[in-house]
Amino acid sequence: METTLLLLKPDALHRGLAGRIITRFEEKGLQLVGMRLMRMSQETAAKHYAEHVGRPFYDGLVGFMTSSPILAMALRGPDAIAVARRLMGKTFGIEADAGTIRGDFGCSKSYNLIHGSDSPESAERELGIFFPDGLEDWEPITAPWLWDAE
Ligand code: IDP
Ligand code: MG
Repeated sequence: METTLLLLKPDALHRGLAGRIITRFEEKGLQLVGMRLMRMSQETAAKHYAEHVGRPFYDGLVGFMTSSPILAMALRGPDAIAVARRLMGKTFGIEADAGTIRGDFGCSKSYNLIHGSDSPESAERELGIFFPDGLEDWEPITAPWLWDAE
């Protein structure tokens, strides 16, 4: 089992797409173990996007992400990191496949609705940034059928 960090970006909230995006993860069978509506500080954005410092889009990205609230979520499931990335689709809306979140809901490079951790190391680091007090552990009664769990 893995846990991944997802952020619904400001455009998802402004466009009223949060519910529909969350529904996709629920329908897929990923379990919600953390959720937080918050305004990202400059410091948090700098920490979260440290790997992108110096890239041409960095200032715009941080400005956008701190402009209004985001919805941070922790989702759990087998291979949750890769599963969530596949549901999200490629980074740019114009390139993302139809059927994915970014492919179905946008055409932009910068305003692409959602962030998802890209590796177990990133997930651990990012979950620590957005959920420093830990996550909610609970066992879905559907776990055996959702996840082939015994
Ligand atoms: P990812 O979100 O699919 O993991 P990354 O390469 O990690 O993609 O980039 C982080 C975020 O930076 C993207 O989601 C997007 O919002 C923004 N970004 C990346 N490349 C560009 C670009 O070329 N122009 C504008 N924004 C970009
Ligand atoms: Mg990334």
